[in-house]
Amino acid sequence: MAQDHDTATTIDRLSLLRSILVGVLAVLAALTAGHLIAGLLNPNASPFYAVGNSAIDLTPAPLKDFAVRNFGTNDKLVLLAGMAVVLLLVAAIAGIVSRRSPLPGVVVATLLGGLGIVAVLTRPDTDVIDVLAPLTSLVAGVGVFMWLHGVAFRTTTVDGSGRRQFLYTVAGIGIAGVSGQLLGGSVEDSRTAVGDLVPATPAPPIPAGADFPQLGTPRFLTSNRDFYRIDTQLDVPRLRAEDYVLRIHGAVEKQLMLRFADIRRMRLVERTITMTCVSNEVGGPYVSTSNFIGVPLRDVLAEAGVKPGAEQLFSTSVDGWTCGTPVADVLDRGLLAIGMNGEPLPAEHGFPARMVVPGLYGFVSATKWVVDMEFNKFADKQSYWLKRGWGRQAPIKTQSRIDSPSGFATVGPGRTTIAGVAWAQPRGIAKVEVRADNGPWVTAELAAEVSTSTWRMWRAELDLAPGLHTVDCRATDKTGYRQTEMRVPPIPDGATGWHSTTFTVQG
Ligand SMILES: Nc1nc2c(c(=O)[nH]1)N[C@H]1C(S)=C(S)[C@@H](COP(=O)(O)O)O[C@H]1N2
Ligand SMILES: [Mo]
Repeated sequence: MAQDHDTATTIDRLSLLRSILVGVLAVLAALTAGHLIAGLLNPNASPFYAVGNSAIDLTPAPLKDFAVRNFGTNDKLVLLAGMAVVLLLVAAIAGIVSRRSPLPGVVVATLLGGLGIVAVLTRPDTDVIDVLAPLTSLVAGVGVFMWLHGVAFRTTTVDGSGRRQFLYTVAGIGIAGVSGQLLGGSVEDSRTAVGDLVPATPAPPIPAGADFPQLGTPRFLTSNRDFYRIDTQLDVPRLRAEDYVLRIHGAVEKQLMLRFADIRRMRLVERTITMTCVSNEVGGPYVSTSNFIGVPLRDVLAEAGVKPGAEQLFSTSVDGWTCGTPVADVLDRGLLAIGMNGEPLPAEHGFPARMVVPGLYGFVSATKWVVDMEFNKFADKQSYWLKRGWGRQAPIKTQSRIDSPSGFATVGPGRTTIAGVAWAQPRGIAKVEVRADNGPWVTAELAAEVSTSTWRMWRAELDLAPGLHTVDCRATDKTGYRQTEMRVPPIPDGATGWHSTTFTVQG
């Protein structure tokens, strides 16, 4: 009988390197196979993301606050990278403990697969059928592990066929992963199909002189790309306009189910609104302005008929995040937004539909991917961040920020221009003052006002001697309230305190 061309030499255990490679390749195969099936069924069922999103929801609030404070919008990247490192370590260890028999590795692969299954089954944005994705991961993980283990065992030297089989495995993993990503991309097609949004009532044009970008302030309208992003989602929930249904129920005369086409058919308005995140530190970046296109919530809710006793609009997103908004604010100036700056909402800002209520921090008003609106009393249901120690009522606090000079900059000799932004939605900004080195306050020049629902840029010129200086700013809103100097942290309902910047004037 012809001998196997692998020249089978009997060995009793794998080399360290090979055992690690077997473990790591099996885990990668498991993840990408699951990602591929999730691409077909429901991108939210991709096991890696499902586990990560569950981890975010289970994270204790102080740790979460720490992550947002220290990593900001990169907190997701940090978590993803951390998960990847841990997973690779587990995979390597699974390989190492399986140098003689594949059994320990099979047990580890099964446990990891089980974790994916539990995560997908308990996610709010998945159905039971989506369990096929992590199940595929489990089968692929165990199967590839046993198969590669066998290949590695049969070929003691990395000769032709063993190496080829490893290479095929790597190529297969790559193809599965990329296909999963491509298949899951259908939200972009859905956005393209929605096309440009033309409001019946466009927002008035932004007047010239509403911003001073040449002096270092942001542009008045933030581009969709630059708009700050804050949410609890690792990946972006992928909800297509064609599949979208918004349920309105609870304390209403009539329950409603609205499809995206129903909303689009209503009278669309465009409003320039500055959104702010409660997590923003004094001087921080979580504030942006957009032309939102949508339907006033008052109009959306007219047919449902909100009952007089309702206090809270308790909204839920497709990913299960929840938010409680006072009904009075919702009916006064809330918007069910479907567009930003002429385009359908970008996926990461809530496509196909989200809430926006000027004057309230995002965590109590701005539900993205909103699919459920229930009217009730505040005592009936607690929202996501309320359960984690943040406030129930969270109107935006009067704030101002110095954008230029930036901290520790060196500016040329002569008069120094200080420029920045201030906001107090929906009250509006009446005055901004600056002072250098605890000296007298100087009133800044305000840019043209666009509306009381937006930020307002300002600038001031100071005569400063060469050397190091510290400049503070403070705003007064149109109710006459002047920003307090008292520093409080963002939790529970927004930071206060004056922003300052320290810089050097050249001689
Ligand atoms: N579904 C969902 N909606 C959400 C959030 C979230 O975590 N999930 N975060 C809220 C918070 S805290 C803010 S500040 C705004 C930010 O909206 P943006 O990412 O479009 O800027 O969205 C709000 N809507
Ligand atoms: Mo926020």
